[in-house]
Amino acid sequence: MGFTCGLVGLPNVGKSTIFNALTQAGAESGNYAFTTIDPNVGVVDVPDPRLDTIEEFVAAKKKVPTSMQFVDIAGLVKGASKGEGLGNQFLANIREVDAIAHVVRCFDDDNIPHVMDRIDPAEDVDIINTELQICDLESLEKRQIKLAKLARSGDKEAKQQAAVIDQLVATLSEGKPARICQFDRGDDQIFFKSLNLLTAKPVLYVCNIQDSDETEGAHAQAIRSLAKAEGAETVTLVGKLENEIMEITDPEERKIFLEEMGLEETGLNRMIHAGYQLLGLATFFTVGDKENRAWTIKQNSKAPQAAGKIHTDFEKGFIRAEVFHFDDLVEYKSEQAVKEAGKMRLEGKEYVVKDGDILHFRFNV
Ligand SMILES: Nc1nc2c(ncn2[C@@H]2O[C@H](COP(=O)(O)OP(=O)(O)OP(=O)(O)O)[C@@H](O)[C@H]2O)c(=O)[nH]1
Ligand SMILES: [Mg+2]
Repeated sequence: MGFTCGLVGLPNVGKSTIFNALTQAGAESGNYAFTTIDPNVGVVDVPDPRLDTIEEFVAAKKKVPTSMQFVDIAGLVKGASKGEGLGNQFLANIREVDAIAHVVRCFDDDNIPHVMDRIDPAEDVDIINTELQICDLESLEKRQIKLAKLARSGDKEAKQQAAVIDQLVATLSEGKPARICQFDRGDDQIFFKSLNLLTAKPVLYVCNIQDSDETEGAHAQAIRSLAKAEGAETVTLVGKLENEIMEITDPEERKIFLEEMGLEETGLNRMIHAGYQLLGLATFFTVGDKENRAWTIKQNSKAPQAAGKIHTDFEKGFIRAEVFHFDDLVEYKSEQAVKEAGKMRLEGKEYVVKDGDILHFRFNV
């Protein structure tokens, strides 16, 4: 399945609460630090109103949304990179994910203890980011020593890689994340990726705020501006409320509840969409007969790769794809009309699939 977003943050900030709202998995959440030890993994449907629209124009027995994975990881504390609070184990859990949703406590509640006994979201973020940086620095410094030896003996590749490491070490030593480093050479980019650094993973800040009226309260604002400086996105939500919303199983009732709260979309949906973007994903659709279905690919994937999502045989035996866009369907209101308007194209192996494309594959088995 692959695309995984990890919930990361200090203990007791609401990670499991948000995870439960996302997945209805009923993971343990408690009013004390380190409630979570082993990561909780859950698959989450990606809400996509386009599937409802498609249903109006193309009949099918059912509709199937696409999904992504969230992992609820144990809280990190200061000193995690030195093993504090099982830090090494938890950092290893973070290494497994493709992107990080950094959950920050922006709510005041005297009943919920904070591990540092104060509410200071920007400082909280700094503690976590520092631990990730130290962890990366330590692994890079080990590599640096080995590579320096090889480079001195004249190994060209080692020399090049040592230069990459040096740049990363310099950046991290300034307290900055590895993800801001740019490398021009393809080989350097591949090497950088292979290091799988924690601070190279894309980050989204999730502010767990007091209540929905406080969208831009001072705490959330502090995080928003810090995120902006890093080029990262911020989502604000009320973890506790999101859970209550998700407990309403009837979609109509839920809608009424949201309207009463003055909310257009749940914070959770905004978070899922932001996570999906963060992972660099795009959605294409297959329609008709059995199901109207959304599928996930990496942005800029080509048609055969998209076909491979449905079945490996589709990729191996790929001949062509019939392609039109969701917007064409909305404009012409039926597949037949799209065809008659000349908007249905035949594309080959090199076609780069766009978000919102509707595809029919032709293949040989
Ligand atoms: N007031 C308030 N309390 C919340 C909110 N979200 C979570 N909590 C409470 O905060 C406590 C900790 O929540 P968890 O979801 O277990 O926190 P966690 O980050 O998973 O904690 P660890 O697993 O220990 O790292 C629980 O008592 C929650 O009910 C919120 O939005 N507002
Ligand atoms: Mg937890």
